[in-house]
Amino acid sequence: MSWFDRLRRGLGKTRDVLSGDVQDAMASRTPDWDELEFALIAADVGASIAADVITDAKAARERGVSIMEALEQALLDQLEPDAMRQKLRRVGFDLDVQRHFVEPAGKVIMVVGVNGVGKTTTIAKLGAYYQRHDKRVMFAAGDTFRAAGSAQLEVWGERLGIPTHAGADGTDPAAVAFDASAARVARGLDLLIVDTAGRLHTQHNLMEELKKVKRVIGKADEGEPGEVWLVLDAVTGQNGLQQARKFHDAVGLTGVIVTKLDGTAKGGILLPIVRELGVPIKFIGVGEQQDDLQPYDAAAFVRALLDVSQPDAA
Ligand SMILES: Nc1nc2c(ncn2[C@@H]2O[C@H](COP(=O)(O)OP(=O)(O)O)[C@@H](O)[C@H]2O)c(=O)[nH]1
Ligand SMILES: [Mg+2]
Repeated sequence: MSWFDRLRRGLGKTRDVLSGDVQDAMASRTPDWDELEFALIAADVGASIAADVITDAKAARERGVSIMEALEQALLDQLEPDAMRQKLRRVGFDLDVQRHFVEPAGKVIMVVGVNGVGKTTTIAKLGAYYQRHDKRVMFAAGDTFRAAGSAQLEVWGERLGIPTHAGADGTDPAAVAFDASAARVARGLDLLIVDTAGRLHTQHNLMEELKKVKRVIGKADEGEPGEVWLVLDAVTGQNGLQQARKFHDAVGLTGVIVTKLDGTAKGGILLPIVRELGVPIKFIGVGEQQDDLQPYDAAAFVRALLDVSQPDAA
């Protein structure tokens, strides 16, 4: 299955919410814009963004653009506000080969997010991804507050042949991150991906703990972490955005990974993430398989979402 087919399949639930109204709109010369707006809101795009999308699409339609293209462009403007990049991306758009590579800034990616969003499994997929792109990767199992939190990543590390630095359960996660960072420098590896706790015992403050983890990484390895990525579960929709702001305030996010898009009709959540958080989306998760973690491509995302002409592949 091509990556685009995986993406399409993963967005099936959200597309179902939109497809009836999109199809109706395409079938008529004058679409029912209100219905389309409601459909966008149902897909968790958010009321004010949905209104803007419809306003833009209407304006494009009045200039004579086809309904499909007007909608596509209006959504893309929200998902990738940088017009130049959009243009470049759209040239040579290829449904079989995903050319876009996510080059991390620096050598350490710190991954944060609440329990259960998919941090550890996403880290395993990221490890495999960067390995495939010839990077020598290392893991730090920093979720030491949860029983077996670090064992889970160690198992992945073993399977992938990625060295994993772990402390015993209950070890100070900052100590694990510090030692792992120093070890990466000593071994001269290309990339360290650091897992972190998503919840602490009540007497601890998660955000303070994460700030400390970030600080000590910088002590062991100057200028790092170059990336701090938040993993966000699409199923939580707009509620996830509140979390995202707290993490952003605490540790300064440089990227977002949205998981479990396959499990929800709320795929429209990507629009408010881009507009309200102002942090780029790096990867999206559209299933549990290795290849279901994909570099985020706004143009492909929009096409997969609106692609109502093709029946869903089994
Ligand atoms: N359907 C689906 N499940 C996912 C995706 N990403 C992660 N998961 C699942 O989410 C569950 C929790 O993942 P885990 O990595 O342990 O979360 P953590 O607590 O944040 O470390 C696991 O069962 C994963 O397989 C995704 O994109 N789609
Ligand atoms: Mg975990």
